[in-house]
Amino acid sequence: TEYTALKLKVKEWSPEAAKAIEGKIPQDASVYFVPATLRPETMYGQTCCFVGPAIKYGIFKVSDKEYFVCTKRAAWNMCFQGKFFDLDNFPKDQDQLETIAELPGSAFVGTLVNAPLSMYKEGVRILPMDTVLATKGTGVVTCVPSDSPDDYATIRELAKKAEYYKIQKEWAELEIIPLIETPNYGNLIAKTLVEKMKINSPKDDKQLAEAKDIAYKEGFYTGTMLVGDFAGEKVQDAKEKVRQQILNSGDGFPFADPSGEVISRSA
Ligand code: ZZB
Repeated sequence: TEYTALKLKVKEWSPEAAKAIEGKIPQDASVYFVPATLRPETMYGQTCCFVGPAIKYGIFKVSDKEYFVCTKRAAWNMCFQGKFFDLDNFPKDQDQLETIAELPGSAFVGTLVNAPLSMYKEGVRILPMDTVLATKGTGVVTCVPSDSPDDYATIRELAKKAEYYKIQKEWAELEIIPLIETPNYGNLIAKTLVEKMKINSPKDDKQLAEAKDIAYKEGFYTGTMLVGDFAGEKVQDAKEKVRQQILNSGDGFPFADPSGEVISRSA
């Protein structure tokens, strides 16, 4: 699968992560969470970024100035795609990857990151999502609740049980911005589908898979952009243009996940 990996720069660490990395990252270096997405045209609507609370993440050194937070298997994949190291230092196995810390996703919850293209310029929070797969993409998932039913179901759950999830309620309650108009499901397709299909929880995986399939198809084949530089254009045309902007600006890079879990999809 060919993803776009987006670079979400850390602005302020959660207390637990701050403690774990203290003194280990040079002052002038940046750390990025790197979610992998198939929907670059929806990046305007990012309202948070998810990690699996029980998944183990590394903070990997990419260069003197850049560090990435992702799973080790994703960092290892990136090595083969030229994202890490010069050839002299090429690691021989996964354990040779230079890691400054390994932490469960739960340690990062509350971290404030800058999400490129998002309308929320002041940044968005790292939040927990129990259904993140460690074996897919980078293990980091950016949240677009307007167009992803999984994301909509998860933030609704987080807002409902903020205390249980140890988050501030308002982190999960950012206004959901319409990005794409579809003739059959309006401009908040994820919300429409979750309500219509009576999806009650992020654990309703069968229905969510179906909703995702519909959202992909409708968004891609019938959608029109409402926001961004390509507002008014068909999603089919805008998708690649937004992707190129992200790649050209350096806010993201192509990321292939040959060994990742493949879930059939039509768009
Ligand atoms: C932002 C986004 C916006 C996404 C959207 C989807 C949608 P797929 O479709 O199953 O092949 N994702 C990526 N990595 C993981 C992971 N490790 N665990 C769980 N979910 C993950 O997977 C691709 C999509 O699944 C990615 O694209 C990512 O969410 C999520 F409006 O990024 B997406 C209708 C879907 N809409």
